[in-house]
Amino acid sequence: MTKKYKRTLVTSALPYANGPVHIGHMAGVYIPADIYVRYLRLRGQDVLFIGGSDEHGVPITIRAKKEGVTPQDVVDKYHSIIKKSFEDFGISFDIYSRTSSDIHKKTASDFFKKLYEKGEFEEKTNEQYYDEEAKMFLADRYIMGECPRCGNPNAYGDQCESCGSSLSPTDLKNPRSTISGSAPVMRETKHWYLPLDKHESWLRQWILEDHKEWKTNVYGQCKSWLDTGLHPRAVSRDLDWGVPIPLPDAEGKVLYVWFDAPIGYISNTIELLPDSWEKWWKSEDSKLVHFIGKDNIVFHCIVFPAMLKADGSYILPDNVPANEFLNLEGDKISTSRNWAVWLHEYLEDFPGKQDILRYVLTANAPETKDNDFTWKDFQARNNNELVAIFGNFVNRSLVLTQKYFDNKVPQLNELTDYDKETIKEFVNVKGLIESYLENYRFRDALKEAMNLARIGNKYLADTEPWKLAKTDMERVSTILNLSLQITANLSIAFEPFMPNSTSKIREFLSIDPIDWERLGQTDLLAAGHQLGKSELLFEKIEDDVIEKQIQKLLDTKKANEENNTEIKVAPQKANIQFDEFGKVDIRVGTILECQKVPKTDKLLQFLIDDGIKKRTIISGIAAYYNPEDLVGKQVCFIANLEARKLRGILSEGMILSAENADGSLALIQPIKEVNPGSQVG
Ligand code: B3M
Ligand code: ZN
Repeated sequence: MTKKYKRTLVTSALPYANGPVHIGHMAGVYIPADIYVRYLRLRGQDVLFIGGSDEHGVPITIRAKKEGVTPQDVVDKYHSIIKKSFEDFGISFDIYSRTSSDIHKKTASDFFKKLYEKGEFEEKTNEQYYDEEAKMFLADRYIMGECPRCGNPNAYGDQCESCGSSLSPTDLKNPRSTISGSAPVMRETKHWYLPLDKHESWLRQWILEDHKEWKTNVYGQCKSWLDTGLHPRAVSRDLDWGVPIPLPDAEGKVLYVWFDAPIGYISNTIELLPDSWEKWWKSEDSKLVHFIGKDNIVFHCIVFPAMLKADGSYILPDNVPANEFLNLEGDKISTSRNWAVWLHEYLEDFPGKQDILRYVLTANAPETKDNDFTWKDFQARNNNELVAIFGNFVNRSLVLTQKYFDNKVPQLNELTDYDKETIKEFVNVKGLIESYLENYRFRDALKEAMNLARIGNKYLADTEPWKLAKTDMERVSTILNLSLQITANLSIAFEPFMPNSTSKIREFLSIDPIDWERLGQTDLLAAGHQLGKSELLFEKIEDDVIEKQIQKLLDTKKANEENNTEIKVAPQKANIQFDEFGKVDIRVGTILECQKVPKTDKLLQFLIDDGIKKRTIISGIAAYYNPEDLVGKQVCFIANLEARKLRGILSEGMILSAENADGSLALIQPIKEVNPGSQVG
């Protein structure tokens, strides 16, 4: 549905204030939201960008207990760290506030009360674990016990971290309270539920019919929730940290964090605009857009809209462009394992290079699928794209103008066909960038902006004004005029993405910001205009700098392994049918020859007697065996795996090995010798 709106209200997920923010948060939520908002502002639209910290919830109370401080201490500390990181990276919130504020407590409390009075909740009493020593009901994470699946004695009430099973507290054998250590008892407690099942039919219509344009990952997740059937969800918890339930018989109960957090968007708007906030939230000509990560989809597409609808006076989101996850060097980013690139640490190591990270995280944003951040890719994008194309073009245009025209914009003389072709190539850039940005396709939009730099760079390389300077200054004048016009265009096109760099370009050109509407034009700078002082726009990042970052991660990995005394077992995969198993042809073979694959650390090349012929198989096991020790041994291998080339060698199958929790490998061998070619099954 494309609707005409008068203003746009943009929210970005409120990060939990129990840790700093990392590149995953930025790539998933804050950079795309900021690009979108900056773009709308450039187009002169009325836009409001709301952010803030999510300061309630059990993880914060657990962290406080661990550190021996109050939950308020925890959120005070992280709220300021997070807020500063966002400022440092130019995330241009109109307000960044917090859910422990009085305004928020009042707004959330009133919101609950209105729904309560309208009869929008169901009240239910059920039994829950209670710690008689600590005199409190226990959240799932406060209960530990033996996992019914794998026997891990330290499984949590919601999940076993050894086998990955999700659990409920009553599944645990011998449960114990992590607060007092005592065995909890069952006790009755009352809670308020939002009956999502009663909202199902309008939600189906609103999402599945009226919002088919939502991103497929978002639409798909909503559809699967709706198809599975919605159930009432408790909006209260027995906890002493949160917004108290504003009812007389609700002592010791607070709003569930996922009930109060999205109301934080509203409270923060009220804090910023106490007199005019309602037009943003309650007027049909306001467009509401939530930027979030994929783990928050159900709350923003189903639960929060149901809350807003239950109230009855609010608009619903027009879009929820959720991103997938960004991994780091192949592994899931994890706060508890410190597997992350933290923004504040990045800035210590790369001062002033915010825009580089903004660029890389946008170019590689997990828009449609999970993506991987690697330091090598970061370096390559900086050196091969920003330095070699964008920076190189801008710097050459400026330096040549300085050299030949006294740092003044030279005259535009007669255009050649090639000039005209070049100009034609970027007249569409404005429309393309706009349409990508309006459809939340930030990677493509950035690619278009970069394409403009590519066009410029190619133009200079092809026309070679430094060679013409001896013979045809008139031509050089035109070439440099056009190059500077392209440079000025770059200062517009990159403004939503890399605001520090565009402001630098404007300094070099000695100009004020140019209206977005003029993007694509070639008369942005008047002949004779005096340019400013320039320097390199981007700098090459050397190998040793990147090695240092990689080493830092390796150290983290090592420390994690050393701390990790619990044995981790991978969760069991989904069941398969017998005939699916039967498709895999596993056999025993005898190793005839074995050697290291040259110039690799990991790979061994095996020659195997498979009973019929000799076959070559490459296996990534070099770190764990000496090749000479393996000759004559028997191993199991998959015989019918499609052959593929590794390092130029055709590998005909796969040798089976078992993987320990630390990633080390052991080959699988029959317990007594069998004929080569014997089938395993
Ligand atoms: N704090 C979860 C998260 O940071 C949660 C988002 C709230 S948005 C209202 O992923
Ligand atoms: Zn388990």
